Amino acid sequence: MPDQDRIRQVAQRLARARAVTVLTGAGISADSGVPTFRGADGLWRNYRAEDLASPEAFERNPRLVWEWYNWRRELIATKSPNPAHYALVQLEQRVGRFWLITQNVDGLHRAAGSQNLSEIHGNIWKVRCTACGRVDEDHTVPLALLPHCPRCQGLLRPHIVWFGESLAPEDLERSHEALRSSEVLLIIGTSGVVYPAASFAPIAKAAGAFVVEVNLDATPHTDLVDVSLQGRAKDTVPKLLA
Ligand code: BV8
Ligand code: ZN
Repeated sequence: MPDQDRIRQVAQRLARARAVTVLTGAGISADSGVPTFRGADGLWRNYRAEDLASPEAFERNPRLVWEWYNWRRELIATKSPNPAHYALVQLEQRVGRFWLITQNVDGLHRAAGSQNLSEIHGNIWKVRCTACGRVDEDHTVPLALLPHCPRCQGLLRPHIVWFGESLAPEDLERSHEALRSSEVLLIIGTSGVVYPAASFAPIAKAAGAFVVEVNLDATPHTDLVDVSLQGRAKDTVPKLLA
């Protein structure tokens, strides 16, 4: 079936759905100029995200990890949501029960106006004290290379879920609740390799959802989904609301 017909098929499903869940990854922000993790531009000084986004890396060299996050904060501070982010805000306003699960830490969904949102890997604009646990929003760019807590002087870390760290229980519960009760799951711009987010598509499928993927390439989800739309998020997602 040509792409236009499949896009129309998905748009009709979304138009009559009473409950929709969306899962996004770095691909939705690529069109805003934010580098993805595993694409050609996915490296920073030849480090991979898995090398730097871990408690071990932070323990071993907090300065290097903060350099990476400061580089990303400076870059993301200049980026804006794109038509795909805004189309999801529109979808949220149209659908009775809507939940957006994002793996992205760039804050662009919030900036676009998404409300029913779980940032399951955290947010790059939040910092957490490693001593007293206090979490604050901090948009200072760049942060002091080793930032300290205004309350107890403890070392601050990004309030982000690193590899080997568990997601917040309430984020997991809310995500599973949405995945089990949605008529449609829309997966946009994720390579589907990072768990537990990579298990969300099978969970929704098993619960009877109609699952749609928007990506430039095939992913581990592609064989499982009902419709796979190949294209850029900023071009394809707005068409699903037409
Ligand atoms: C956990 C914060 C329990 C960092 C991130 C072996 C097997 C299975 C699992 C594991 C294993 N070994 C370890 C694990 C667990 C591990 C994991 O899954 N590892 C993977 C690498 C195998 N997971 C964890 O550790 C998680 N925690 O499991 O807790 C536990 C507890 C203790 C001990 C063990 C387990 C925590 C995972 C969270 C890690 N933190 N982010 C930061 O951002 O600074 S993950 C990181 O990857 C980002 O958050 C990112 O969002 C996420 C996923 O990447 P994507 O978003 O998919 O981005 P990617 O670049 O990969 O792909 C982009 C896609 O977009 C591509 O498909 C591309 O084609 C597409 N695209 C590009 N441009 C466009 C586009 N699509 C459309 N339009 C475009 N224009
Ligand atoms: Zn503190």
